[in-house]
This record gives sequence, structure tokens and C-alpha cells, in this order.
Amino acid sequence: MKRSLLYYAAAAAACLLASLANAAAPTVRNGGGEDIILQGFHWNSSRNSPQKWYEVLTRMAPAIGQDGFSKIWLPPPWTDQSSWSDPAKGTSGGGEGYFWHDFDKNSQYGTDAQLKQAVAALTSAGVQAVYDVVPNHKNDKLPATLVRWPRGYKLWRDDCTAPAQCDEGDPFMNGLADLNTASPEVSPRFMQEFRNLRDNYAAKGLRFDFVRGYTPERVDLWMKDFNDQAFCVGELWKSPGEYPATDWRNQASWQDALKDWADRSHCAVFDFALKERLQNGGVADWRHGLNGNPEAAWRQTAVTFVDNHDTGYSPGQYGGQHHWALPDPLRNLAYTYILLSPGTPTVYWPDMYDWGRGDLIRKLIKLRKDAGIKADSPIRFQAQYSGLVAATEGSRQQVLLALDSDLSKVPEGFTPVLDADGQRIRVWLAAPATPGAATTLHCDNVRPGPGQAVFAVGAPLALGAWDPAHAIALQPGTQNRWSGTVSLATQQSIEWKCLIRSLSNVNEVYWQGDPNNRVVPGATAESVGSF
Ligand code: 7SA
Ligand code: CA
Repeated sequence: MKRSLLYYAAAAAACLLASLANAAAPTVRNGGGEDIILQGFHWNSSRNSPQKWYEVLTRMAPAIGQDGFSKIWLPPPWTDQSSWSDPAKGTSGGGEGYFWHDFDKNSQYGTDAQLKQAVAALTSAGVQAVYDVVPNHKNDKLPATLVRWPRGYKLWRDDCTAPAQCDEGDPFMNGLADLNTASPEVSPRFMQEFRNLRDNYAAKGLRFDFVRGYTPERVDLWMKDFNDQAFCVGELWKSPGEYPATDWRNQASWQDALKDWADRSHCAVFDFALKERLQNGGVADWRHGLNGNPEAAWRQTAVTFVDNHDTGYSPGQYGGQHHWALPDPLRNLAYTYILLSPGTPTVYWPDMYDWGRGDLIRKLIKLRKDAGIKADSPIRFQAQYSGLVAATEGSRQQVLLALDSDLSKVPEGFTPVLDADGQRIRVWLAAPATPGAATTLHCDNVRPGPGQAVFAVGAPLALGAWDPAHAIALQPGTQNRWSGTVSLATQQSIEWKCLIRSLSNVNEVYWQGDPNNRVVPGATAESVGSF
């Protein structure tokens, strides 16, 4: 049968649409990778007085926009009239939104009308609203009108003979407040409320609380209904040791568990792998966050932060919760790192507007935006230096940062742009680097003495910028040849030399004679120098 021309045109159009749809379907709903997020509250914001918190947000909206934030993470909008006290710790609280009992938006943060006013002011300042939502549990002790789930019919976790039948994840505390998110009554009711936030409260994204308490697939289902392209981020705060011994994640890294959740939910995820390194590692170990992963597909899922309303201090009552606070001397370094590296950075309200770090953070936000740093930007760490030395490839500029580092020489072409905290923070800019190529360097005819070894030193940062103390160590081969492979920027001629250097004294150095060795990385895969 002869097919009409129309048939083939229609088929081609269908293919094109399918490919466009595919292209449009996000691998991860991270907002496009250029966001800078402000956490728009702290632990005591619901107790703010005399102004209600939503009034503070309305007043601050223009400044928040001018400071360069593209999104604001708002507290849970649902009414929470709970109150609790912990005599052992001498603390009390409630009303922060995480033990809500109804979808009513008149909360401790302000009235429904004040919420709409705040979001309107933020939207006109160019700041999109991301709402914190808490589907894992609700306070069933208080009467509700908009959400009525009577006990029974497997709507609650504790409604089942085997609670696991009515819960897709962990319980919050003893689980008595946990909802059965898989129930055909519960899941659609949340979809309806998320659409309400989208249509009537300008919700452009959602922050999912306590995602350990339900499945990532549930979050994906809700996001497909809310807006398949919109930003979402999950709070998966669960150390490997908290998974059952039989669960693969018990033996995996924080990064692996976070990436698994992001892959299954197609949402971004707070970078608790970085937070764990900030807390327990040295500055050099900060490279091991999800945002510093060698793969762009991993980096782009990370939403980085220094502290939040749980981990950090908060102005006011008891100083907030401070479960896992980063000590003050490291905070400016940590903000420099997250704002000048991949992932989507989040700034904690008090650091910006209460504790005087705003000027530095504004400078860092401007540097990030001018350089064109995005969630999936490449980043190269130079481990031969102390502290953290990293070069982030923005689309417009290369940003070199040195934190608590002994880096002393920088290559030509790098312009210093920031020097803070008594030289603990240094930042340079350079033209975008060309892609790197693995290049093997050989040094021939070398006879290092006892306690000596052979190194390669040269103009690029990766070869120590001609500083013997940060040259690259080579490995011994055969016939007095020592070799090493390093990634070097292509499309340019690079000069380098062989060195014999004492292992115990970086100043005891024997240089290869002139001329310098030359190589054009990418054009040739190796280069030989000889003593
Ligand atoms: O310890 C910190 C870290 O140290 C590091 O060295 C460790 C880390 O692993 C380690 O390497 O992190 C651990 O500790 C974290 C903090 O507890 C854990 C983390 O998994 C664990 O590894 O994080 C969990 O707790 C956070 C607060 C959660 C995380 O998702 C979760 O993983 N954060 C979010 C969740 C909630 C709850 O929605 C919010 O909690 C956070 O703001 C939000 O960001 O059920 C009825 C009921 C009974 O079950 C109880 O017995 C009864 O007492 C009700 C009553 N519970 C009350 C609580 O006792 C009271 O504290 C409840 C109604 O109100 C309060 O609960 C607060 C909670 O304290 C507060 O943090 C809740 C509701 O108001 O709001 C907040
Ligand atoms: Ca649960």
C-alpha cells in the first residue's frame, strides 16, 4: 500500500514531539541548576513578635530579591497548634508547622492573607516560593475541618495489624502520628493540597520533609501531578548506620543513599553527605560532598547547605535546636565553598540577616552568578595542596578558591577577587579553562638518592604553578624512568620540568636543566623530560 506524504509527515512530527517530550522530562527536578535558595525561616520564626513572620517576609522581600536569591524555602504553611516540652532537656516548642493538624493556612507564622501578601511581594521581587510540606505525619489530637481522616480504614500507620502494611517508610518518633501515605484516601488528598498551593499560593516548588518516612516513588507521583518540571528537594537525613543491617545502604556512603533517593523521586536532595564532611572532616575533606562528585549527574542533584533550622542555632528561645551546628570559625569558609561550587546552594536566614555574614554572602552570590556557576558545573580539586583548593568551571569564568590552604603561587591569568577571614579565604578568577586531557609525564635518566623522589612541576595549577613544594609526585618505572599521569588543559602549550626533591624537606630540590619541557595536552598524550 502506497503511504501518503501526509503519513510520513505525521510520523516525523510524532517522533519530534516524543524526542522533545523526552528532552523536557527532567532527569532531576532541580529547577534548572541556576537557583540560589534562601531558607526563609529559622526554628523560632513562628514565635516572632511583635511582627508575625509573614509580615517580616513581606517587608524583606525587595532586599531578598536584590541579594540575588531566586527561590525562598518557606516553612510548612499548615496550621500547627501543638506544644510540647522536654523536661529532661529543659526545652519546649510546637507551632513550627511540623506537627500540623489541618491545611488551614492561618498559622503561628501569620494569617492566610499575610501569607498571600508575603508571597506576592516575594514573587514581584523575582523570588519564587518553595513550600515545606510534611506528608509523613499529622497531629491527630486537634480538630480539623479541611483534613478529616478518622482512625480506621488503614489511613494511619498504627491502624494495621502489621504497621508496616500502613507505612511506606520510617515512623516519626513512635509512629502514632504517621499517616499511611499509600492509602487511596491519603495520597490523593495531598495531591489536591499541593495543587492548591500551586494555584492559590504561587507554589513554584516543594521541600519534602522527613522523606525517610515514605517512598521516593510517592514523591515522584505527587510531583507529576503538581508540576512535572517544578523544583523539588527531599530532606533525607539518615546516616548509613540507621538503615537495617540487611539494607545495602547500611554499607554504602551517604552520597550513594542520597543519589538513590534522587534517582527514584527525580527530585533534588539536601546534601547531607557534604554536611557530614563539614561536621566531621577537615576542610580538605569537603570535596567528598555529593556536590563535588566527579559525575555531573550526581552533582546536579545536590542542594547544599551549611546549617538549617534543625542542625543550626536560631535567634531566640534556647538558641533553636542546634542538633549539628557548624562551628563559627568555619562558617564563612563553608559559605564560600557552597556558593562557588556545584550543586544548588541554600543560605540559612540568620547567617544572612541576623549574624552579619550578609556582606560576604552577597559578594559570593555575585561571583557565582557572574561566573555562570551551575548545579552541574565541573569542579577540579588540587589535592597536592593543604586545605581545599578547587577550580569550578563556570560557563563564563573559572573560579579558583583556596580555603585554609598553603597555596602560594597561582598560574598566570588568575586575578585575585576575594581575600577574607585573614587569608583563610582566597578566590581568583580566570578565563574558562579548556577541557582537560590525561597527559603522561616521564622523567628519564633520574637517580634520586635515599629519602628523595622524582616530581613534575610546571606552569599549570595541576603542576604546582612552578612551586616545587606542590609539584606532582611521579612513580618509578624501569631504566631510571619515573612517570605520572595528570589532567591538563588542552589547546595550549604547557611548560614543565623534572625535579628531584627530598621527601622530608621541600626546599631540598634539584632541577632538570633548561630548556623547559613542552607539551600540548590533547595533541600528544605524553611528554618526556630528562636530567
Ligand atoms: O544528632 C544529630 C546528628 O549527629 C550526627 O553526629 C545525627 C547524625 O546521624 C550524626 O551523624 O542525626 C540524627 O539526628 C537527627 C535529628 O534528630 C535525625 C537524623 O535522622 C539522625 O541521623 O533527623 C531526624 O529528625 C529531624 C528533626 C527531622 C529529620 O527528617 C529526621 O531524619 N527533620 C525534619 C522532621 C521534623 C518532623 O516533621 C521536624 O522536627 C524537623 O524540623 C524537620 O526538618 O507521634 C506522636 C508523638 C510521639 O511519637 C512522641 O513520643 C511525642 O513526644 C508526638 C510527640 N513528639 C514530639 C517531639 O517529642 C518533639 O520533639 C513532637 C510532636 O514535637 C516535637 O518534635 C519536633 C522535632 O523535635 C523538631 O525537630 C517536630 C514537631 O514539632 O518538629 C521538628
Ligand atoms: Ca512514615
